[in-house]
Amino acid sequence: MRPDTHALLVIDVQNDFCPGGALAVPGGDEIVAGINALMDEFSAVILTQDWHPADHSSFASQHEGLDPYAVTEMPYGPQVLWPDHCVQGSLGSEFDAGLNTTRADLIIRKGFRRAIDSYSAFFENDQTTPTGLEGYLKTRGITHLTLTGLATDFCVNFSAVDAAKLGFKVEVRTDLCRAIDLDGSLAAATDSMTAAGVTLI
Ligand code: VGL
Ligand code: ZN
Repeated sequence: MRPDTHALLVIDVQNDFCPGGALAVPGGDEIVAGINALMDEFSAVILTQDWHPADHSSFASQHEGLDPYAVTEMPYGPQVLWPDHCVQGSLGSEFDAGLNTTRADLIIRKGFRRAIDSYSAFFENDQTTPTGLEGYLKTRGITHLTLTGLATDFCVNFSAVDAAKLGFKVEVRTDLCRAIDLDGSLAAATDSMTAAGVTLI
């Protein structure tokens, strides 16, 4: 058992990111059993849930003439356009049925504002709008985070880098993550996490 200052953060282990889902990450379901087992080592377990309105601006379907995986310019910077996924209340937005959600102390939902996507569990993609997770963790006295989940190169990466910037000691269990890997995004994510001082395991 790790000390009470250590938390396990499980990123977006949801149906739409698992095989058969709208934005399936290859092997996304392979990590579920290992994540459940890892929960036993932690007194604090936090899950994130990608949670978009049906007309979310990160969906290619909202941009005339643009296809999924194209990059567009948003007021806050470049944004990859995705297939519709994790629509609030849909089956695709639910956690993978094998994930142990009973152990979760907190489920933090993100990406619920139509105009801003949110990869990170800490800040939306404008890099300034907070989700509230920093305050929750710091008021609980948590200083160390272990990250697992989907997808390595998007939500796990942005969450890990933000956590390190906020002063948490961060490790990513890459064996309990899976990547989308668009145009070298996994290599870029690995570089940015390493540069931010995140430990990759
Ligand atoms: C994610 C793309 C869009 C993720 C979420 O969980 O990595 N990726 N929304
Ligand atoms: Zn999303």
